[in-house]
Amino acid sequence: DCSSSSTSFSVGKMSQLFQDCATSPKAREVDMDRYLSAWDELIRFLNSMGKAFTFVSSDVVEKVGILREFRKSSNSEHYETVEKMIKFEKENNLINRQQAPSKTVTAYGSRTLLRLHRALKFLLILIGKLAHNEDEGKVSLMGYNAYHSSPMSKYHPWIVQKAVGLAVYMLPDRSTFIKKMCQDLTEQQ
Ligand code: 1PZ
Repeated sequence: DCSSSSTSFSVGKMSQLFQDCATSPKAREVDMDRYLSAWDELIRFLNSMGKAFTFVSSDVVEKVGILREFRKSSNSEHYETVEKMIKFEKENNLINRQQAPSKTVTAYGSRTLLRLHRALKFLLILIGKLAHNEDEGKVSLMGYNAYHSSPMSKYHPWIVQKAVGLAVYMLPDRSTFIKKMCQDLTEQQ
């Protein structure tokens, strides 16, 4: 029905949103609102993966929420693009702290975006593996290897790494995964 299709994941939409993040070739910056919209689309996909991935999607929802809060704050113009945010947080000495003195400091934009961006690298590696049918065609192995070769795994505590090691077994087989991901494209054929 219409209501569910309007909220279901679209790889075409996600891809377009990520492409649209690039501002004018002259400015060469990454537009924050568009970047977060692209992540909203990715959250839809994560939500369709089932309960085993709730620990992943809830973390992403939180991080996207943190960055959206900055866009709504009195500093919002400093968060229009990734480049402006980093400049602003650097100038205000909000990043590169040795340790976070308080909970709110851990919520600064640059560190939040860095975590989302490391995760995108994981997604890129995973899609490459799916496309080339690597790792003996086993999606669990693709997920596991993509995770461990992505820049995010080494920053995760042992317990998160273990949880990911279990979650990858809940991934569907390759053709189901690809169908799920490319639903909006295959429907047109
Ligand atoms: C659908 C395939 C999923 C396979 C498993 C991929 C697992 C990725 C790792 C998930 C970890 C989630 C638990 C939360 C971890 C957080 O501690 C960290 C660091 O944040 P901090 O604690 O410092 O605030 N969060 C992250 O590193 C962000 C993780 C985002 C993962 C998004 C994956 C999106 C990929 C979609 C795949 C289809």
